[in-house]
Amino acid sequence: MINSTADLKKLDADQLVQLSKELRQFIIDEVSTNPGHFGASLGVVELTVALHYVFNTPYDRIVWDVGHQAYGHKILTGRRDKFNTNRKYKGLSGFPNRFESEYDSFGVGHSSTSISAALGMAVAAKQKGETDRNVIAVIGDGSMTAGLAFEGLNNAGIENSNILVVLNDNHMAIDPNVGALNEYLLDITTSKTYNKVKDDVWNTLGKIRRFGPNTQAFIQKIENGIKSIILRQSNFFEALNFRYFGPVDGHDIKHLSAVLSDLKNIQGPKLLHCQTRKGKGFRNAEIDQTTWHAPGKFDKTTGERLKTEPTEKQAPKFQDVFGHTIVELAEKNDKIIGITPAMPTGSSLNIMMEKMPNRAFDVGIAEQHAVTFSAGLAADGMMPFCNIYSSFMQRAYDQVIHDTALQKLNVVFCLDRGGLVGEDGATHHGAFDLAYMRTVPNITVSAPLNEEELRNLMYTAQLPDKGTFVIRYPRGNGVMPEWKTKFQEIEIGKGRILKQGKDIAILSIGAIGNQVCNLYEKFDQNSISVEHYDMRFVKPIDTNLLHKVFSEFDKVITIEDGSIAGGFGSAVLEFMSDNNYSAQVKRLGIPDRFIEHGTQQELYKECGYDQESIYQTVVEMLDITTNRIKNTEEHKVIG
Ligand SMILES: Cc1ncc(C[n+]2csc(CCOP(=O)(O)OP(=O)(O)O)c2C)c(N)n1
Repeated sequence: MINSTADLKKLDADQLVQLSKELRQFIIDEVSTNPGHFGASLGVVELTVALHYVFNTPYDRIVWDVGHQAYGHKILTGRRDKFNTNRKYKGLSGFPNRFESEYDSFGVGHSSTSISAALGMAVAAKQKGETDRNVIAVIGDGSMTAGLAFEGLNNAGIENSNILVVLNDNHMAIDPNVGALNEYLLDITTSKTYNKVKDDVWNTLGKIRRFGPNTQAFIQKIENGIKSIILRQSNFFEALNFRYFGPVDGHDIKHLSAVLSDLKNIQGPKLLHCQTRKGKGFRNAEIDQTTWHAPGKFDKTTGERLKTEPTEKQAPKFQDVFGHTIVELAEKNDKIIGITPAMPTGSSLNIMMEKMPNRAFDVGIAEQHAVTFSAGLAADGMMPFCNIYSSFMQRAYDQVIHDTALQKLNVVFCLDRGGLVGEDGATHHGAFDLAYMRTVPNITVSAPLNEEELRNLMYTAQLPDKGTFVIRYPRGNGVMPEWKTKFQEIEIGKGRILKQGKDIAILSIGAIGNQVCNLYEKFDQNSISVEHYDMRFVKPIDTNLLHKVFSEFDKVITIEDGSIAGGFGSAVLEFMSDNNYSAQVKRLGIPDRFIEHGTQQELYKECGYDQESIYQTVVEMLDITTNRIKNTEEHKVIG
């Protein structure tokens, strides 16, 4: 019955229980056939219902952190009927998106932004005199581990703005949450002293509603008493000037709604510590929370995941090649350390964490810290491999420049999910790395074509004194079922020829070059003579190779799974201009706009570098020249 939040508000408290049940089932039904994030949304069903029930959204702002848990929010705010298009090409985004709905107060996908954004909104409300507006940030305990979240808390604590932070504590990130804060949150819920204080506060708070207009004065009284003396000293959030409430059971919808209603009347920064279970209401998702973070399709009655069984000959995922190779290298080189900011499973560093627990670190959702931590390790002689998804590395740009490259430190940055990632969409595409990395001095920027190249680049990078070394590879599978190749050093800055030809030269960087390899036969069948180079390095770029290409060809195509602006193709153009060559150069890659979600193939096509588009580009470039010749001949005749 719920088509809008107005419908929701017509329900009485008992019906909220039923609604939560139905919403949970709706999410299970939908995600089982149209895959996406799962456990996180199930965990916040009651919280989602309660927030929209109690607050006056969209006038009141709910700011979701990461946004992978916002399916219930989408379904309750007018997108139920479109929800079957979630994450599909041209369909709903898998994350809150300001262009999609007025209820999505802030676009998101990367973690830990909610407190800062909510504070901005709360201050804006104050500036505009909209003093009745509530702003609520909903942030998970995993996302709370990032520096950005702490920066937001720190600032909010002195702004005295009307902001409520709901800390959704399930002790999980994608993998189990890590760090001292996680332990503190566990402590808070089990400590006897703490709970005694908490109970006193709650007992008093329970009376608040009876005080009506005198609520503020009453709160003051609490603060002057037990709360300020004991809580302030023992509670981390209180120490930052937040009023801390909780922990509450985030699945008890009636209590949760009552508490949120109470909190609505309390001015200033507040934090509600809400305990939930990730995957709540779906047995397997509650048990194996990491797998069910985003499980793919599944049978909703048996709870079995519907995996397409890999054929024996299937090539591995690039991330797994990384995971096994780092272990192999680390067995021989005892300086090697593995680092991931909260993505052990996603990056496959979990393979090393299992085999060498003392040499592999999950540092929390903290990309900046991961980079500087790696730089510190390198400064004192270790050989860190810091694995970060390309789009999350955007966070740590200064740490790459200032803490690593400037000091010529030997750190290997393995950037997973480089290029278009597919269904996660605009927030997650690794579009910019080649462009932003190649401007940094003292840095090597490489991208392997296949598994063997990835292994050899990893091997090369850990040899002595190779400096700051970026290895960037895409989401998904490679092309070599037999991938356990013998290590070979690769000469830094050296590309290689894959196919000889005479009509046109194609220069590709990274695994997207396989699209060109797959076209060889078609080129041959159509008597198109293509020369193909796998450049391997964007920096240093292979200038010998480029001299050869521009001396021999007047038609060149560059292909990269990355932004055209400033990327690999730009590097080739710079070389051409700096060396006074002239050629017709067509750059294929991600155009200068944000690309939304869809399958990788759909998006390659949209951007014009899927196999077919590459072929067409070659044909057109050759045709253009043929036409030109024809035109000139016609001119001659007419002349
Ligand atoms: C900057 C950044 N790094 C990493 C991720 C990948 N990521 C998505 S969800 C998630 C875990 C979030 O944990 P938490 O906030 O506790 O939410 P939960 O899934 O437990 O509900 C991570 C690490 C991200 N979205 N953004």
